[in-house]
Order: sequence, then structure tokens, then C-alpha cells
Amino acid sequence: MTMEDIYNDLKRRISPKRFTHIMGVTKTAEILAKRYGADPDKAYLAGLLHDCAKELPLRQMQAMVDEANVLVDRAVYENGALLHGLAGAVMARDYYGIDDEEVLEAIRVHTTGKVGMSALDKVVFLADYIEPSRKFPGVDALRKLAFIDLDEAVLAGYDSTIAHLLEQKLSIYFKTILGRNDCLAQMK
Ligand code: DGI
Ligand code: FE
Ligand code: FE
Ligand code: FE
Repeated sequence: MTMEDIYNDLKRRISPKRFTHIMGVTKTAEILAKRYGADPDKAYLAGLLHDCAKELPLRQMQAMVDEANVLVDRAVYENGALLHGLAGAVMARDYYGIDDEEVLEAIRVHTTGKVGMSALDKVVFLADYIEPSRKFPGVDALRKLAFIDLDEAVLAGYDSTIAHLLEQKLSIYFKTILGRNDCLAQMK
């Protein structure tokens, strides 16, 4: 599919609110990529597709990863909030025809992060938090920080997610914790 085909397909099947979020992520990821030396075109494309599976029923996300034969932790497989990154990467590859592994990986890890994130992974992860339509306590401070220090901002993103999960008495996926610790270690 061309970029325009992808745009039109998403616009047709994604809710207006989510679509606004997606377009905010594309722009923000592109700007952050320029600031931090990642590829702006890859950042734009990963932003465009990062939530392409987000509104599918869990069963459908599971069917996609089953069909692609990818290994997945049970905790991810059973939780749409976690599975939509991996399902999105599978869908970007098999439905939208994206073959750039760096783009697919940035989509895959955009929710949980991981140990050893690339600059592209980080800018997409962060753009997801700070794009203009996002509203949560502390988002303005995080927006400022994102243009001052990438790793400090990624750490603050992890912290904000983990604080939210604790507050809601939700489980914390272990790779989110490992990703956060790795980010801290990289900053030393
Ligand atoms: O898809 P978005 O809403 O744009 O944002 P996202 O991909 O960052 O997903 C956020 C959701 O994922 C939010 O409901 C919290 C959840 N989440 C993120 N990290 C973890 C998590 N849920 C669990 N259980 N464990 C995690 O580590
Ligand atoms: Fe997401
Ligand atoms: Fe996020
Ligand atoms: Fe998102």
C-alpha cells in the first residue's frame, strides 16, 4: 500500500478520536526523530501504524498473532492493552505491507518499551505520550522534557505508566519494569 492508501484505510476503520491521536503521534514522532537523529520518515510511518490494531477485539488480535506464528508471553496474549503493539506490528507487515524491521519493532514495543530501545523506538514511545491531544497530569512537563533529554523523558514516561498501573491496582508486565531499569542504567 502507498502512504496515502494506508492513511485512507486507517481513517475509514479507526474512530475519529483515535485517528486524531494517531496523526498527533506521526507529527510528534517525526519532530522528535529530527531532534534526536532517528529517521523522520520511519518515525512518521511507525506513528501512523502504531495503534492500527488497537480497536480490534482481543480475539482478532490473537488470531493475527496466531496466524503469524509469533511467540508471545501469556500476559501479553491475554491483554489487549499489551497485545495491540505486537498485533499492530503483524498487521503493519501482513496487511499494510511494511517490511522495514525498525519500523515494525517500534510499533511492537510502543506500549511496554523493552531493554535496548533504539532511538526510533524511543521517539515513537514518547510521541505516544506527548502528542497534542493527550491530556494527563504532568503531560506538559513531559512535553518540555522530551525536547531537552530523550532518556530522561522516556524514564518519565515509564514512571507515569507504572504509577498509573499501581494507582489502578493493575499488574505490571515484567518487561515494562526491565525496560524502565535499562533506561535508568543507560543514563548513568
Ligand atoms: O494505545 P494508546 O492508548 O495510545 O497507548 P499505549 O499503547 O501506551 O497503551 C496504554 C495502555 O497500556 C494503558 O491502558 C496502560 C497499558 N499498559 C502499559 N504498560 C502496561 C500496561 N498494562 C499492563 N497491565 N502492564 C503494563 O506494563
Ligand atoms: Fe498503543
Ligand atoms: Fe504509550
Ligand atoms: Fe497510541
